[in-house]
Amino acid sequence: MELHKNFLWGGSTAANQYEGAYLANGKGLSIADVEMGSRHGIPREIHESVKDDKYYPSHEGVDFYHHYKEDIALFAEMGFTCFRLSINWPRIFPKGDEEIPNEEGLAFYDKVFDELISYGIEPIVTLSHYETPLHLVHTYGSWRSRELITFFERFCEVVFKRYKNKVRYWLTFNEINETLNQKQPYHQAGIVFNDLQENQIQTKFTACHNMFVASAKAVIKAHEINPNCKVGCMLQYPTTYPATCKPNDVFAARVHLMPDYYCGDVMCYGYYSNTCTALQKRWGGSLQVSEEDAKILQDGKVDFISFSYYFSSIASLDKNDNLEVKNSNPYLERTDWDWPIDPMGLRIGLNELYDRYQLPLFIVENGLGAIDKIEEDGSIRDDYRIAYLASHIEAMKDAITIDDVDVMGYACWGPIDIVSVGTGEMRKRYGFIYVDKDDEGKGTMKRRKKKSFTWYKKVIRTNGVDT
Ligand code: BGP
Repeated sequence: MELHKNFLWGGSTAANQYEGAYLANGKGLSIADVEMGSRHGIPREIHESVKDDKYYPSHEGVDFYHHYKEDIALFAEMGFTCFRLSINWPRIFPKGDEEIPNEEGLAFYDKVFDELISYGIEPIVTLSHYETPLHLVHTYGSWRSRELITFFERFCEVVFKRYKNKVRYWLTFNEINETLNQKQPYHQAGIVFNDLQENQIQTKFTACHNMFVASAKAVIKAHEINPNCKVGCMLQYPTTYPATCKPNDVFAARVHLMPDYYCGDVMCYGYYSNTCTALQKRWGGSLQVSEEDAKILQDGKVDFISFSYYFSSIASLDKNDNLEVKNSNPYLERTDWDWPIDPMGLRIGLNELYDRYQLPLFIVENGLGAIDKIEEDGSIRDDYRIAYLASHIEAMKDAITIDDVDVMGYACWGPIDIVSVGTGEMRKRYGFIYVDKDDEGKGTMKRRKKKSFTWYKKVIRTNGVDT
């Protein structure tokens, strides 16, 4: 059995890690623009002011803003049929709460989408990938506030109308479930916890609810403006195994997935399921959903599920019912960043998500972050990256052809080297295309094809047959 002929192949990026030009042509600051990199031993964290540019990786990214033609030509050469990017929200609404959008920001994405379309590449557009306008963070407390729903709705309406003839696939919030999982969910929800008195659990549930309503309103609006478009949610899927066959550990694996299903359930079923209320109880939070919101959630269910998958985890419960999650699965090799390499985990994740939701799935992130070496002859022989991707593509094919899971496409993370979100470094590279820039921000930004470039081209040409 083969993959269907319209299967989408490509790669994924995010504006804050790729575009650079952080203040160009009227763009405002996003929360990512005040997030320092972790180089020089300084932990990656949010600072209130932008003092020293070189510590802020999003300011320059790898300058897609000025290299988009060259980069898209390289993606086209590999045969991409889709390319995922995010619209940098403060490029369109510099502060986030103004009424009139920034025309120059809109014009930039017109050029990018036109370029993609000229090669027959379908843009897959994330509406919010860690780029909440900083002004909304400072003035409203970000997604703690319902007011953000209105601002996000306005942003969505503007871009849906503007690009309705160019973009068919939209994703609402990148890895929305990480709002619940992260200690400081500033990437996902623009929230930094400074006040020790704040009930963080309650804030996370409230922020998620506001984002769910915003996501549902975006789905409704997008369908109204273009009935042919498809809007998906975006989850990080952490396939989880019990650490042992002890029944408590088996239950622990389920418990670990609860925050992920919490978000998936609301956006796919359109209501708070028993898993959601069970998690609220488990964490000691609560939520009152108004009739009006309940209707919006029901009317704004997503059309498909996009997700990221990098590695699996193992879970156990201790005597006091506390969850312990580790990445020390003895059966798996690890990456340079200690992430377990587990292609079967992808097949399992695809099965679990499809069984639960019966919606088409789109793998929009998967890949190997590694340190690449340039050989004397200038080549980069990234066989480790090819091995990682080939094994995951094979696992995906098994899920499709053997397990009958409906998968729309595969867009691996960072088809060109971009800044790492976790560390702010350049040396954690995912790309088929190398970019000459180091952790100090030095380099020519010159693009260079790696060995994996030719390999991925062959995979796409054969629609995944030849990996
Ligand atoms: C995901 C994010 C991406 C991306 C990826 C890899 O969580 O959606 O933005 O960066 O992780 O992570 P890292 O860059 O830390 O290797």
